[in-house]
Amino acid sequence: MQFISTEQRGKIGIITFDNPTKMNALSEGLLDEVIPALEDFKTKKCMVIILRAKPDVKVWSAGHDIKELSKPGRDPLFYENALEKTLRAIEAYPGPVIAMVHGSVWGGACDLAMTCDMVIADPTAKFAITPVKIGVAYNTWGVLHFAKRLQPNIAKEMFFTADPVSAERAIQVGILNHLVPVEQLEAFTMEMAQKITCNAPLSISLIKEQFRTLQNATPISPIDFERLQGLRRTVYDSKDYNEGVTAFLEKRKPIYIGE
Ligand code: YXS
Repeated sequence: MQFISTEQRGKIGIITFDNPTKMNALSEGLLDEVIPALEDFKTKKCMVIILRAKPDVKVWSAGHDIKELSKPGRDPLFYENALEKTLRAIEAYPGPVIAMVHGSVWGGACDLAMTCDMVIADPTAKFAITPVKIGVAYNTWGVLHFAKRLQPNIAKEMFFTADPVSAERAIQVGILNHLVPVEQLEAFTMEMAQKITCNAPLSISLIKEQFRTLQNATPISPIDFERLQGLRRTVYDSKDYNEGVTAFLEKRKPIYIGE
Protein backbone atom coordinates (compact mmCIF):
# COMPACT_ATOMS: atom_id res chain seq x y z
CA MET A 1 0.00 0.00 0.00
CA GLN A 2 1.13 3.51 -0.89
CA PHE A 3 -0.83 5.84 1.43
CA ILE A 4 -1.62 3.79 4.53
CA SER A 5 -0.04 1.04 6.58
CA THR A 6 -1.90 -1.65 8.47
CA GLU A 7 -1.03 -3.83 11.44
CA GLN A 8 -2.90 -6.51 13.33
CA ARG A 9 -2.33 -6.96 17.07
CA GLY A 10 -4.46 -9.89 18.19
CA LYS A 11 -8.07 -8.91 17.55
CA ILE A 12 -7.19 -5.25 16.96
CA GLY A 13 -6.70 -3.88 13.45
CA ILE A 14 -4.68 -0.68 13.07
CA ILE A 15 -4.88 1.57 10.00
CA THR A 16 -2.25 4.33 9.85
CA PHE A 17 -2.52 7.21 7.38
CA ASP A 18 0.93 7.58 5.82
CA ASN A 19 0.93 10.32 3.18
CA PRO A 20 2.58 13.19 5.09
CA THR A 21 3.60 15.18 2.03
CA LYS A 22 -0.07 15.61 1.26
CA MET A 23 -1.03 16.06 4.94
CA ASN A 24 -2.80 12.69 4.81
CA ALA A 25 -5.42 14.33 2.59
CA LEU A 26 -8.32 11.91 2.05
CA SER A 27 -7.59 11.35 -1.62
CA GLU A 28 -9.30 8.61 -3.60
CA GLY A 29 -5.98 6.77 -3.57
CA LEU A 30 -5.73 6.78 0.22
CA LEU A 31 -9.39 5.93 0.78
CA ASP A 32 -9.29 3.17 -1.84
CA GLU A 33 -6.74 1.54 0.47
CA VAL A 34 -8.71 2.12 3.69
CA ILE A 35 -11.89 0.34 2.57
CA PRO A 36 -10.16 -2.95 1.57
CA ALA A 37 -8.13 -2.77 4.78
CA LEU A 38 -11.38 -2.68 6.77
CA GLU A 39 -12.71 -5.62 4.73
CA ASP A 40 -9.50 -7.56 5.38
CA PHE A 41 -9.68 -6.93 9.13
CA LYS A 42 -13.32 -8.03 9.07
CA THR A 43 -12.28 -11.30 7.40
CA LYS A 44 -9.68 -11.74 10.11
CA LYS A 45 -12.41 -11.14 12.72
CA CYS A 46 -10.71 -8.10 14.23
CA MET A 47 -13.13 -6.81 16.86
CA VAL A 48 -11.72 -3.28 17.14
CA ILE A 49 -10.19 -0.93 14.53
CA ILE A 50 -7.90 1.94 15.37
CA LEU A 51 -7.62 4.72 12.78
CA ARG A 52 -4.49 6.83 13.30
CA ALA A 53 -1.70 8.84 11.72
CA LYS A 54 2.03 8.51 12.35
CA PRO A 55 3.06 9.59 15.89
CA ASP A 56 4.97 12.75 14.88
CA VAL A 57 2.55 14.40 12.44
CA LYS A 58 1.32 17.99 12.76
CA VAL A 59 -1.78 17.15 10.70
CA TRP A 60 -3.78 13.95 11.35
CA SER A 61 -5.56 14.58 8.05
CA ALA A 62 -6.16 17.69 5.94
CA GLY A 63 -9.54 16.31 4.89
CA HIS A 64 -10.88 15.74 1.39
CA ASP A 65 -8.22 16.24 -1.27
CA ILE A 66 -9.41 19.61 -2.57
CA LYS A 67 -7.72 18.96 -5.90
CA GLU A 68 -10.11 16.01 -6.34
CA LEU A 69 -13.31 17.87 -5.45
CA SER A 70 -15.70 17.82 -8.39
CA LYS A 71 -15.94 21.00 -10.45
CA PRO A 72 -18.93 23.31 -9.95
CA GLY A 73 -22.10 21.81 -11.42
CA ARG A 74 -21.44 18.38 -9.94
CA ASP A 75 -22.14 17.23 -6.38
CA PRO A 76 -18.75 17.06 -4.57
CA LEU A 77 -20.09 14.65 -1.93
CA PHE A 78 -22.11 12.24 -4.07
CA TYR A 79 -23.13 8.84 -2.71
CA GLU A 80 -20.30 6.89 -4.40
CA ASN A 81 -17.66 9.50 -3.45
CA ALA A 82 -14.66 7.67 -1.90
CA LEU A 83 -15.01 9.54 1.40
CA GLU A 84 -18.75 8.81 1.64
CA LYS A 85 -18.08 5.14 0.93
CA THR A 86 -15.41 5.11 3.65
CA LEU A 87 -17.73 6.73 6.19
CA ARG A 88 -20.37 4.09 5.44
CA ALA A 89 -17.75 1.33 5.78
CA ILE A 90 -16.75 2.66 9.20
CA GLU A 91 -20.38 2.86 10.32
CA ALA A 92 -21.01 -0.69 9.06
CA TYR A 93 -17.86 -2.26 10.52
CA PRO A 94 -19.04 -4.96 12.99
CA GLY A 95 -17.04 -3.57 15.88
CA PRO A 96 -15.89 -0.25 17.32
CA VAL A 97 -13.70 1.99 15.14
CA ILE A 98 -11.64 4.30 17.34
CA ALA A 99 -10.06 7.47 15.93
CA MET A 100 -6.74 7.99 17.72
CA VAL A 101 -5.85 11.61 17.07
CA HIS A 102 -2.55 13.43 17.29
CA GLY A 103 -2.47 16.61 15.20
CA SER A 104 -5.10 18.67 13.41
CA VAL A 105 -8.18 17.27 11.70
CA TRP A 106 -9.81 19.16 8.82
CA GLY A 107 -13.01 19.01 6.81
CA GLY A 108 -14.00 15.55 5.70
CA ALA A 109 -11.46 14.09 8.14
CA CYS A 110 -13.43 15.76 10.94
CA ASP A 111 -16.55 14.04 9.62
CA LEU A 112 -14.52 10.82 9.52
CA ALA A 113 -13.57 11.23 13.19
CA MET A 114 -17.20 12.03 14.11
CA THR A 115 -18.32 8.90 12.24
CA CYS A 116 -15.92 6.73 14.23
CA ASP A 117 -17.49 5.16 17.30
CA MET A 118 -15.07 6.86 19.68
CA VAL A 119 -12.34 9.51 19.50
CA ILE A 120 -9.29 9.53 21.77
CA ALA A 121 -6.85 12.42 21.35
CA ASP A 122 -3.90 14.23 22.87
CA PRO A 123 -3.53 17.99 23.40
CA THR A 124 -2.09 18.55 19.90
CA ALA A 125 -5.46 17.60 18.38
CA LYS A 126 -7.87 20.12 16.91
CA PHE A 127 -10.98 19.62 14.81
CA ALA A 128 -12.36 21.86 12.04
CA ILE A 129 -15.30 21.21 9.72
CA THR A 130 -14.70 23.50 6.78
CA PRO A 131 -17.32 23.44 3.96
CA VAL A 132 -18.12 27.14 4.44
CA LYS A 133 -14.43 27.96 4.00
CA ILE A 134 -14.51 26.82 0.38
CA GLY A 135 -18.21 27.05 -0.43
CA VAL A 136 -18.90 23.31 -0.39
CA ALA A 137 -22.52 22.06 -0.43
CA TYR A 138 -22.15 19.72 2.50
CA ASN A 139 -24.34 16.62 2.38
CA THR A 140 -27.25 16.09 4.76
CA TRP A 141 -25.97 12.73 6.03
CA GLY A 142 -22.69 14.45 6.88
CA VAL A 143 -24.47 17.18 8.83
CA LEU A 144 -26.33 14.39 10.68
CA HIS A 145 -23.02 13.00 12.01
CA PHE A 146 -22.45 16.27 13.84
CA ALA A 147 -26.10 16.75 14.81
CA LYS A 148 -26.09 13.26 16.41
CA ARG A 149 -22.82 13.74 18.28
CA LEU A 150 -22.99 17.34 19.49
CA GLN A 151 -25.39 19.90 20.89
CA PRO A 152 -26.85 21.77 17.86
CA ASN A 153 -25.41 25.14 18.94
CA ILE A 154 -21.91 23.63 19.16
CA ALA A 155 -22.25 21.83 15.82
CA LYS A 156 -23.54 25.01 14.17
CA GLU A 157 -20.66 27.08 15.56
CA MET A 158 -18.20 24.53 14.14
CA PHE A 159 -19.86 24.63 10.70
CA PHE A 160 -20.48 28.38 10.53
CA THR A 161 -17.07 29.54 11.77
CA ALA A 162 -15.00 26.61 10.36
CA ASP A 163 -12.69 27.41 13.27
CA PRO A 164 -10.59 24.55 14.67
CA VAL A 165 -11.86 23.30 18.06
CA SER A 166 -8.97 22.75 20.47
CA ALA A 167 -8.53 19.43 22.26
CA GLU A 168 -9.44 21.05 25.58
CA ARG A 169 -12.73 22.31 24.15
CA ALA A 170 -13.29 19.09 22.17
CA ILE A 171 -13.41 17.07 25.41
CA GLN A 172 -15.80 19.61 26.95
CA VAL A 173 -18.29 19.57 24.07
CA GLY A 174 -18.24 15.81 23.50
CA ILE A 175 -16.12 15.40 20.38
CA LEU A 176 -13.64 13.35 22.41
CA ASN A 177 -14.16 10.33 24.62
CA HIS A 178 -10.79 10.91 26.26
CA LEU A 179 -8.03 13.55 26.18
CA VAL A 180 -4.71 12.07 27.28
CA PRO A 181 -1.07 13.29 27.31
CA VAL A 182 0.84 12.81 24.03
CA GLU A 183 3.09 10.13 25.48
CA GLN A 184 0.10 8.12 26.76
CA LEU A 185 -2.13 8.30 23.66
CA GLU A 186 -1.13 5.03 22.02
CA ALA A 187 -1.00 2.97 25.24
CA PHE A 188 -4.34 4.38 26.45
CA THR A 189 -6.06 3.66 23.13
CA MET A 190 -4.58 0.17 22.86
CA GLU A 191 -5.62 -0.61 26.44
CA MET A 192 -9.23 0.35 25.71
CA ALA A 193 -9.20 -1.65 22.48
CA GLN A 194 -7.71 -4.64 24.27
CA LYS A 195 -10.39 -4.43 26.99
CA ILE A 196 -13.14 -4.44 24.34
CA THR A 197 -11.65 -7.54 22.64
CA CYS A 198 -12.17 -9.48 25.90
CA ASN A 199 -15.94 -8.98 25.58
CA ALA A 200 -18.49 -10.89 23.46
CA PRO A 201 -17.98 -10.04 19.74
CA LEU A 202 -21.52 -10.95 18.63
CA SER A 203 -23.07 -8.77 21.30
CA ILE A 204 -20.73 -5.91 20.42
CA SER A 205 -21.48 -6.05 16.69
CA LEU A 206 -25.23 -6.26 17.40
CA ILE A 207 -25.14 -3.19 19.67
CA LYS A 208 -23.04 -1.25 17.18
CA GLU A 209 -25.58 -2.06 14.43
CA GLN A 210 -28.42 -1.05 16.74
CA PHE A 211 -26.75 2.32 17.34
CA ARG A 212 -26.16 2.79 13.59
CA THR A 213 -29.75 1.92 12.68
CA LEU A 214 -31.27 4.07 15.43
CA GLN A 215 -29.03 7.06 14.70
CA ASN A 216 -29.72 6.91 10.96
CA ALA A 217 -33.46 6.48 11.54
CA THR A 218 -33.98 10.21 11.18
CA PRO A 219 -37.36 10.64 9.47
CA ILE A 220 -37.25 12.95 6.46
CA SER A 221 -40.00 13.07 3.84
CA PRO A 222 -39.09 12.44 0.17
CA ILE A 223 -40.23 15.98 -0.69
CA ASP A 224 -37.96 17.40 2.00
CA PHE A 225 -35.08 15.26 0.74
CA GLU A 226 -35.68 16.55 -2.82
CA ARG A 227 -35.87 20.12 -1.49
CA LEU A 228 -32.55 19.80 0.36
CA GLN A 229 -30.94 18.24 -2.71
CA GLY A 230 -32.21 21.18 -4.74
CA LEU A 231 -30.73 23.63 -2.24
CA ARG A 232 -27.44 21.71 -2.36
CA ARG A 233 -27.42 21.96 -6.16
CA THR A 234 -27.77 25.74 -5.94
CA VAL A 235 -24.63 25.74 -3.79
CA TYR A 236 -22.50 23.35 -5.86
CA ASP A 237 -23.58 25.20 -9.05
CA SER A 238 -22.62 28.54 -7.49
CA LYS A 239 -19.88 30.96 -8.43
CA ASP A 240 -18.91 30.93 -4.75
CA TYR A 241 -18.08 27.19 -4.85
CA ASN A 242 -15.89 27.80 -7.89
CA GLU A 243 -14.27 30.77 -6.11
CA GLY A 244 -13.67 28.78 -2.91
CA VAL A 245 -11.85 25.91 -4.60
CA THR A 246 -9.94 28.22 -6.98
CA ALA A 247 -8.82 30.51 -4.14
CA PHE A 248 -7.52 27.52 -2.17
CA LEU A 249 -5.55 26.24 -5.13
CA GLU A 250 -4.24 29.76 -5.85
CA LYS A 251 -3.32 30.14 -2.15
CA ARG A 252 -5.34 33.36 -1.71
CA LYS A 253 -8.37 34.38 0.34
CA PRO A 254 -11.71 33.75 -1.41
CA ILE A 255 -14.09 36.65 -2.15
CA TYR A 256 -17.68 35.41 -1.82
CA ILE A 257 -20.64 37.18 -3.49
CA GLY A 258 -23.52 34.93 -2.45
CA GLU A 259 -24.20 33.67 -5.98
O1 YXS B 1 1.71 23.93 -1.94
P1 YXS B 1 1.73 22.43 -2.10
O2 YXS B 1 1.49 21.95 -3.51
O3 YXS B 1 2.87 21.75 -1.40
O4 YXS B 1 0.42 21.88 -1.33
C1 YXS B 1 0.19 22.31 0.00
C2 YXS B 1 -1.32 22.31 0.15
O5 YXS B 1 -1.98 22.81 -0.98
C3 YXS B 1 -1.58 20.82 0.31
N1 YXS B 1 -2.86 20.58 0.99
C4 YXS B 1 -3.91 20.00 0.40
N2 YXS B 1 -4.07 19.53 -0.86
C5 YXS B 1 -5.29 19.02 -1.15
N3 YXS B 1 -6.32 18.96 -0.27
C6 YXS B 1 -6.17 19.40 0.99
N4 YXS B 1 -7.20 19.29 1.86
C7 YXS B 1 -4.92 19.97 1.37
N5 YXS B 1 -4.43 20.53 2.51
C8 YXS B 1 -3.17 20.88 2.24
O6 YXS B 1 -0.51 20.33 1.11
C9 YXS B 1 0.64 21.16 0.92
C10 YXS B 1 1.09 21.68 2.27
O7 YXS B 1 0.03 22.54 2.72
P2 YXS B 1 0.37 23.86 3.56
O8 YXS B 1 1.55 24.55 2.93
O9 YXS B 1 -0.89 24.62 3.71
O10 YXS B 1 0.82 23.22 4.97
P3 YXS B 1 0.68 23.92 6.38
O11 YXS B 1 1.42 23.03 7.31
O12 YXS B 1 1.03 25.36 6.28
O13 YXS B 1 -0.86 23.87 6.76
C11 YXS B 1 -1.48 22.60 6.98
C12 YXS B 1 -3.02 22.83 6.94
C13 YXS B 1 -3.71 21.45 6.96
C14 YXS B 1 -3.46 23.68 8.14
C15 YXS B 1 -3.34 23.59 5.63
O14 YXS B 1 -2.76 22.85 4.55
C16 YXS B 1 -4.81 23.68 5.41
O15 YXS B 1 -5.50 24.50 6.00
N6 YXS B 1 -5.31 22.78 4.49
C17 YXS B 1 -6.73 22.80 4.15
C18 YXS B 1 -7.53 22.12 5.27
C19 YXS B 1 -8.99 22.09 4.83
O16 YXS B 1 -9.65 23.14 4.77
N7 YXS B 1 -9.47 20.89 4.49
C20 YXS B 1 -10.84 20.74 3.97
C21 YXS B 1 -10.76 20.08 2.58
S1 YXS B 1 -12.35 20.07 1.83
C22 YXS B 1 -13.19 18.91 2.75
O17 YXS B 1 -12.61 18.14 3.50
C23 YXS B 1 -14.66 18.81 2.61
C24 YXS B 1 -15.11 18.73 1.18
S2 YXS B 1 -15.44 20.13 3.45
O18 YXS B 1 -14.70 21.34 3.04
O19 YXS B 1 -16.78 20.17 2.98
O20 YXS B 1 -15.28 19.89 4.82
